[in-house]
Amino acid sequence: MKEQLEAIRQKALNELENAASIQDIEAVRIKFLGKKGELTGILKQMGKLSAEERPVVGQLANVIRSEIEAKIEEDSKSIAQKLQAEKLKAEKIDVTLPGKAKVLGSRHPLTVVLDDIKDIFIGMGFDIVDGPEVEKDYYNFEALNIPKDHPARDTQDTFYINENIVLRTQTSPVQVRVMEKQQPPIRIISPGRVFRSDAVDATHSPLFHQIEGLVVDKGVSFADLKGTLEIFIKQLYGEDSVVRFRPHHFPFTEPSAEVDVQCFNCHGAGCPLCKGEGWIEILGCGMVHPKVLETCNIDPEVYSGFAFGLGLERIAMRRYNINDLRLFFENDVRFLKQFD
Ligand code: 2NM
Repeated sequence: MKEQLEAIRQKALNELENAASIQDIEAVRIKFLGKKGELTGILKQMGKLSAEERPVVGQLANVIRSEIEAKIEEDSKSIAQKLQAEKLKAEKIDVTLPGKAKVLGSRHPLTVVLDDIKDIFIGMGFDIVDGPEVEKDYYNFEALNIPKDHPARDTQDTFYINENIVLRTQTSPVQVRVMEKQQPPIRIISPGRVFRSDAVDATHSPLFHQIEGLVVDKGVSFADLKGTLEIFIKQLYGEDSVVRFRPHHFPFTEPSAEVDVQCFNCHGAGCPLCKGEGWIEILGCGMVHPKVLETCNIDPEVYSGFAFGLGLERIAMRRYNINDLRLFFENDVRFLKQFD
């Protein structure tokens, strides 16, 4: 048995000598020291030995086991060290290399103007509300007192999904939805995308952006409309802006008006910016038609309100001297990075 043990020692140490990886070493450990290993096999046969031989062989077996274990330990360590060294070499990082600069984007010019306008109305206590872009004919037209034969309803001007569903042509349906749900006081603006069946050119796009506003409460008058919109325009264009109200017609307001600001370029003399007019049209507005209030279950005998609407693209085009609407939607980075 002693000879067998000696042979195992030689074989095991030999095989460890040739082991090139952690896996090789583990295979040797299992082969000799494992539950079914060769050394374990010998120990299981110890019962056959005489009482004198047993301790001698047992001790030798333990010495050999310790020796193999020590060699395994030693080889594992050196292989692990070798692997670590290789890894460190392969993954070496040169911390002195220049860093990669993060390229920060910028806000879209329409977003810049929208954020400014939102800030002004938030400052006056308005809430910002949005709603569906695919809208019922009822909310887009019917509830707004836009009659069946009104040109805006023509399929030439409006995108119809079916007979009752359209792409909203204005954001007023959002306000109808608010009035339907909520009794006054109401003070909201509703910015968003609107859609009209127009061919694309420098001044037309089937998609553009609107901001509409609505105030409904007891005792709201045309004076409140004038005061609020004048404050808005002065905050947007400067305290010295000159504002003018012109009579107009909208089906959903009565009376209605359009609001101009005196050209900030020529101060009314007439120039290319205002196309010789001396005035620049900013928005449309009016006192909410009693029929519209009634349709939304707001009693026009108790409450009154004013509303207004403006186009975002036109404001941004004038502010940044942009001459082609298409630039807003092409998303050419050379254009976009010029703003804010
Ligand atoms: C405009 C001009 C005038 C308007 C009316 C309403 C509502 F829902 F209250 F009836 N919302 N927006 C309105 C009034 C919009 O855009 C040029």
